[in-house]
Amino acid sequence: MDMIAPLQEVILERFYQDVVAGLSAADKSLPCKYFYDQRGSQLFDQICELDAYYVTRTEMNIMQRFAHEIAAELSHVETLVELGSGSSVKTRLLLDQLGRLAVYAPVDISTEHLYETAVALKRDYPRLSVTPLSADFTQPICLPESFPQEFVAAYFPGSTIGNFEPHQAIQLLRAIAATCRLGGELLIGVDLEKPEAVLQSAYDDPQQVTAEFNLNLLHRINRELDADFQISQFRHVAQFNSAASRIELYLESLTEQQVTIGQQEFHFAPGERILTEYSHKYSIAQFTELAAAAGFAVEEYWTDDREYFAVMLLRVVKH
Ligand code: AVI
Repeated sequence: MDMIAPLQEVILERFYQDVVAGLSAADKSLPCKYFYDQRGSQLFDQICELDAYYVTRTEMNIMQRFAHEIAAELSHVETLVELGSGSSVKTRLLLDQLGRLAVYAPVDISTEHLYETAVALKRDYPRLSVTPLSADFTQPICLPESFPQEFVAAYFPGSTIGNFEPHQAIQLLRAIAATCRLGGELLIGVDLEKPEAVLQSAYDDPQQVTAEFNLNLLHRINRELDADFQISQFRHVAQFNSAASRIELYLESLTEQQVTIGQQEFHFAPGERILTEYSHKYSIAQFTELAAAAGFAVEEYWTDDREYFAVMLLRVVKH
């Protein structure tokens, strides 16, 4: 308990600093990593079930359809590091198929979900050493010496890579390459370019779950940072930026208003927006180039019939 209280204070202080910095800029923004409080995570789970949100279903179908091929490519892997703690069917599909796997290490900064996941997986895979690592996976991870280090692979599903701007995505991939080492592999979910109307309805769904997910960030700031956002005075906007090939999420002020967060005041003009998320959509060629900039070569990739999503297998070829 003694350790946890100060840690939570540090996390809260960081959240406050990030929010103040984001809202003080000429173009207001908030980091999308703060979407995922308890309610935000529940809403994200609901998004994944929506008919309009093709992402999760499509990736799952690819993993199911090509599980044998993927496992054959990774059959030598002894240590599997998952970025973000995956308790999902996708992870289990891999664990079921990788015959030489000795260690499965889910990595997440939020420890709560991480340990819940580990307990469930330990129960279901008694022969596997399930070792959760509480760490920031945007930095290289120092794997414990007890892990077999020769055949390390990372798994980064969900197309979360798309939520980073390309220059940040390269940095993140470099960190993953450092974790896997030369010759190591990365299996990664990548959301592909597709008709704008499909994207528009995936990120502005008719049930308004994504709107609630986006607006929940303001609820979180009110609750955790002693702020007074009038949530009904903001609306969710999802906009496709074709030049940058990305969906952009915003919270738009419906009126002229003043918001207080702790000791700080922020002014919003009518129609002024807060950028809350980018979700980049790549072509295979573009992602191959991005990966190459981080030292990875594409070994193989699998897609669905509509080519909406790709599961790509990359190898670290240079540091
Ligand atoms: C987590 N990430 C891959 C989601 C995406 O599609 O970019 C987050 C999300 N935002 C709105 N809907 C889903």
